Amino acid sequence: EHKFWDTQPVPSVKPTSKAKKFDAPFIPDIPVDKIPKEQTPIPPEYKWCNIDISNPSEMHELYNLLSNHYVEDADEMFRFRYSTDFLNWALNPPNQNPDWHIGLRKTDGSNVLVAFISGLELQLKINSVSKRMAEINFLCINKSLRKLRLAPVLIREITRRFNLSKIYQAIYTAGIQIPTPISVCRYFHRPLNPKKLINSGFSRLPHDMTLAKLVMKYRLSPEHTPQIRGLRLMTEKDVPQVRKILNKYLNARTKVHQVFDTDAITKHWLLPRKDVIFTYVVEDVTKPGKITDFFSYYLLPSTVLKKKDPSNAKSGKSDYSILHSAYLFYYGLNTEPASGVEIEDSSISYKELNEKLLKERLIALMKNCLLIAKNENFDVFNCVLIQDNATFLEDLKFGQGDGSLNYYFYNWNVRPFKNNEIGLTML
Ligand code: EN5
Repeated sequence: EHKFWDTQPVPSVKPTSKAKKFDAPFIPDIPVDKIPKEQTPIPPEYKWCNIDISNPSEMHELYNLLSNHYVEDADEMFRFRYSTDFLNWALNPPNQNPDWHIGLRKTDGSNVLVAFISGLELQLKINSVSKRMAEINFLCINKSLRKLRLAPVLIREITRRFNLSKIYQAIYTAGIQIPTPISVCRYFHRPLNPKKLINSGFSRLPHDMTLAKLVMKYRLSPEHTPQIRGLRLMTEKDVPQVRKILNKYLNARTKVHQVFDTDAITKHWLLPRKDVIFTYVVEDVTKPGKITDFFSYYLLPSTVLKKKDPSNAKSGKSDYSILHSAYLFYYGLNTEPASGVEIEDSSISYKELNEKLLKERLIALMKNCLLIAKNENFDVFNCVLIQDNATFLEDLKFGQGDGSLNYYFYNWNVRPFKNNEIGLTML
């Protein structure tokens, strides 16, 4: 039963008799004079507010709301703990509108922030359509106010505000299933600090293994993974080249992806920021200044809510109350047809050869990525099964997690997508 979603322009669970057109909206654009001028009605105990991201104390309130009430795994053992620096980055790309950082506060005089929802505007390419859409994220309601059905109110209000800017479609993700995902993508995890993962309950020691054996299994040392020559942190000078590689890669390999339409947007999302976003490029050693590949990941810590065994909680001097997790963000490599490569085995086509080369190069890149994340003291490296991630998961010893990320469109009818056709990474 989906009392709210059944009223919304999304695919319904029960198949409808009327055949809908694909790659088109469910409902037509709403003329400005038909959009409510007033904010969506809410119970008198609450009032609407905007969260001013340039105000550190409001950002701290948001940090507290999310740290105490946002997404957890199915067993309530871990909860996302986005930092204020991270939120400043995630909520503030070029062309961001302050009306799209929406909060609910108590009217009892305490003024406490009890709920939040955010959106940003992006150019999205879906199959052959390129459209400006909203990306909705960080919908969060204080745990004590669940069941009051405030989420539909927040969703209606942000929809209204985007409609006022002539944006009628949105993309969003959730760990839960609602009507109706365009793709369901599993999470994968690559342990970097297996001991801490086991002691915090993030992973389990297989029955046929000792901790020492497990540590050996996941060991990453430079001798085993020779550094790619020319690998270095991305700098501002690299922005135009990274943008080109990324757009080309996403366009060639995926069917749902952001179009990085300006250098400013590319710079915002990919230029390294301390303890937030980490981006590395490969500079061609024979052609100084020329970038051939890049990869990036972000830091999203999780609070450890309950430990498997309290006696493990303070083993040694390490802090086991927060998990330092890296999440794979964007990567790109040249997808140009390999030139000057001899095909020894004439039974394989150029297409297959290129797939093979791409796979080998991506594995090498991601190996180096894991090594860097390990050196930067991350506990685990995570990714969602999208893009070309399937090509390296097994070789690099990722294991499937118990969670998945579901992708959704609001007011846009599409056929479901395969995992590797998804090219949008959400924070
Ligand atoms: C915002 N737009 O479930 C929406 N995480 O697998 C965000 N599991 O970390 C929605 N339960 O499997 C986010 N360890 C949806 C995700 C919500 C969070 C979530 C899962 C993803 C997760 C961990 C911990 C499970 C703890 C018990 C997990 C196993 C790792 C193991 C490593 C060794 C090889 C096998 C797998």
